[in-house]
Amino acid sequence: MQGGRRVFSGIQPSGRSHLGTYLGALKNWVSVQDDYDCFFCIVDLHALTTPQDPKVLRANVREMAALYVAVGLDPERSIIFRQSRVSEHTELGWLLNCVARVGELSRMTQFKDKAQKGGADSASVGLYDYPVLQAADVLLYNAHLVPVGEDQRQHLELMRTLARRFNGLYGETFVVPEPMILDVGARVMALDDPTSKMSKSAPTPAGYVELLDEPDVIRRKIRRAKTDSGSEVVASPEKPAITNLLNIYAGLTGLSVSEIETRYEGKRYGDFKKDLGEVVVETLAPIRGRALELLDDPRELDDLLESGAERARKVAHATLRDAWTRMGLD
Ligand code: AQP
Repeated sequence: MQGGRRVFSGIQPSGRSHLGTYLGALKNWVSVQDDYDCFFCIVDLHALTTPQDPKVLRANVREMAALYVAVGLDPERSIIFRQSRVSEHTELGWLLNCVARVGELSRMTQFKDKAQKGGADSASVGLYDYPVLQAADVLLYNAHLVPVGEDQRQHLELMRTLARRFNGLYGETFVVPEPMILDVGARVMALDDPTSKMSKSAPTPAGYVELLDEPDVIRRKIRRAKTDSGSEVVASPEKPAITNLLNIYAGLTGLSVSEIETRYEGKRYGDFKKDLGEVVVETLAPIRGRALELLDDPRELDDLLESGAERARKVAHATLRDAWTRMGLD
């Protein structure tokens, strides 16, 4: 840790990570780890906002830790840890609950969408309230930058509001964080429905490529991805499916969408999808290989998370104490 500018981000171990998580979050995390002091969290408390099987959750946490390292995060340089192991997150979450307003949380579109799927009355209070815990996650580390996908923009705005309000009420305490949302890859859509976000809670696995999918499964999913009418490989609002596939290609190769369109002039969807399948496999196969190796030694992954939590706790505790003092709890 350099004592420099900080980054915080996290992923819920509520299922298996997918290409959307990779392009919207993980890939960008790797790109910032040389320039910032980074905190990368497995936000297991957020996962509890929807029902989880304890055994599966346990396995998902380890899998996520393996993936963090396998994509290129370095546990020496970056602090990799589990949210539930640093109790300061829930403690600051409570303080911020008393600063956040019901009207603000009621406007969160992710809550409305998820609650609608399962029935609003049976949605957990945690699901409603978790954007406040998320604000605590980031503010505890006084993070300057939060690399996330587009779907998190509204939650980021809320955490900025809470930081400003707290600072206004009690004096300068928290850094007001900035979102880092890149143009390419910020919103990867489902392969079988380009109007919905690629999501691990999607009704069928055909909609997403898991980071741990076997190469042939990846090729098949891309081959079967929905396409639009017509046959030209060009991005346009009338072609949401092919536009999504072009964005995935661009996000993984670093080429611009127009460069890819030029490359596929006169070719058909089938040719493009075949090549895209290979591009995805080229990126994900080495990640899968490394992750599986790491998963062979669960104890080492647990140790890595524990030592990350120890380092995180020191920073988190100092911020929490400061917040306590400012609120008169010292
Ligand atoms: N489709 C996506 N495109 C770009 N970025 C995405 N992210 C998720 N899906 C996409 C980004 O990945 C990070 C981790 O997300 P998360 O798992 O903590 O929560 P989520 O956004 O709710 O992800 P899912 O897959 O949609 O999970 P479920 O189905 O459980 O809700 C975030 O930075 C997110 O922006």
